[in-house]
Amino acid sequence: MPTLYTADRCPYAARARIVLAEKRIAYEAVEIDLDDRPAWIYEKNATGRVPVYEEDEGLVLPESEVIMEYLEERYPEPALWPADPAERALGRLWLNRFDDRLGGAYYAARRSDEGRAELDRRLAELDDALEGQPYLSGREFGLADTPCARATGCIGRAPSAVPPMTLSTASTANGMYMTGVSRACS
Ligand SMILES: N[C@@H](CCC(=O)N[C@@H](CS)C(=O)NCC(=O)O)C(=O)O
Repeated sequence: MPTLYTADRCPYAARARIVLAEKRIAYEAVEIDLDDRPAWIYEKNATGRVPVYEEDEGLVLPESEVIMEYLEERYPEPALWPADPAERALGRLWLNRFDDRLGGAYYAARRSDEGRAELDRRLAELDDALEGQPYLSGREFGLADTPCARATGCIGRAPSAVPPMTLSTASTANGMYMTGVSRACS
């Protein structure tokens, strides 16, 4: 059985956990204390960061995007990238730029009420992106949606002091998307 070295509070590890769950892959989760990391984690990932995915046969992969892409190729069903190359490329851009487009504003808003206006502006941009399609890479929930899935708090444990992304000012398209994302990883 594969092992995922993970941390509940890590949004990158959450992306890998969502993909493992979507693909119904049984795995052992090993929680790493990020404030007191074991020395051996550096043997698996020179940066000492989580997530790290490991197979019994010896494959060891750090970096959430590398892990997700590997799982997508190794376990093609259900497909989490669309077949259309353009939709896939735009989805990859969402994954690559999530922190710039939404994640940074989301975490700033969690730290201070003053960040809420910027988050609302970014959520409006999410609305625009979802104008003609239900998910960020097209017609189905996919890898591009995994950061939003984490931000809504629908998987893993968000720090208890901090609520998940709230949608009080978000429009219908955004709300529908978030509902869909939550359903996809429930
Ligand atoms: N680019 C990495 C980022 C992973 C990352 O930043 N993990 C954080 C926890 S969320 C970590 O392990 N931080 C410990 C450190 O940087 O020393 C990925 O996508 O996997």
